[in-house]
Amino acid sequence: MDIARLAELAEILDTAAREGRTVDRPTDSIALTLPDAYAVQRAVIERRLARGEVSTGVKMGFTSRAKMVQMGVDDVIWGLLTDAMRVEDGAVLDLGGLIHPRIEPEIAFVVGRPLAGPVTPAEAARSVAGVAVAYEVLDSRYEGFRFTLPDVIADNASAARYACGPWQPAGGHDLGNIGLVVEVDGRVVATGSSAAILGHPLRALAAAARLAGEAGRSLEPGQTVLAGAATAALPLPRGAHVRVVAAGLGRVEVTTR
Ligand code: 0L1
Ligand code: MG
Repeated sequence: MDIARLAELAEILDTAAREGRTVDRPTDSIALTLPDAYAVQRAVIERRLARGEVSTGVKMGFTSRAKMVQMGVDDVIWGLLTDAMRVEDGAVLDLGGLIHPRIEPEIAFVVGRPLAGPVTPAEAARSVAGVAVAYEVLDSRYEGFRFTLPDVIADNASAARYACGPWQPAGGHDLGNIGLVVEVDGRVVATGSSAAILGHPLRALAAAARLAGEAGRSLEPGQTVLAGAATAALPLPRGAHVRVVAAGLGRVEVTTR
């Protein structure tokens, strides 16, 4: 794809996210390869960094078998996180600028040592400085969350907001089957297990390292990796208090307005 077209798509998607409105899917009018789509994603983030946002890590998407099957894909994707997307644990989140937000319960890692390239989950574990329960707020810039794989990659994997609960030392937890509960206004609305995240969230971290290596980058100390969701994404209404609890890891909360 030529540079001008790439920059144009990045501008369209970036502006859509800033203005909280939907746009046409790129693949409705052009063929977009996966490398093209990642180039658009990178250009969207470069625009945000040029405005002063700071890179904070990555989010993994399509980490559950159910979502891969639904999309007809057999690999995970990633999106890039910045400080403008980060929400403090317990904060009030204004949904005003978002289109059709959804929330999902996740496991997050903070990187302690640089990590890149093909690694096993056990090798990935050695680079982890901390682990936390987290939530991600998704907000596709496409009508009805309908897209092809290149569309959603270009749209930064629907990334919008995220928060992490208190970081815990990585070593003391068996992360393979942690129960997660989502409560809205004190009522349990979804339950899941960290096993839904590629069978084990450390596999998602290893996949993030692989994608970083393929992009000629590495995951750097202090960066957050959202490993993926333990349940389907849930509609996130205004005026709600959402609490995500992970057995043994604690909780993370948000109030929306
Ligand atoms: O975080 C995710 O798994 C979602 C990736 C993007 C697809 C979507 O918007 O549901
Ligand atoms: Mg997610």
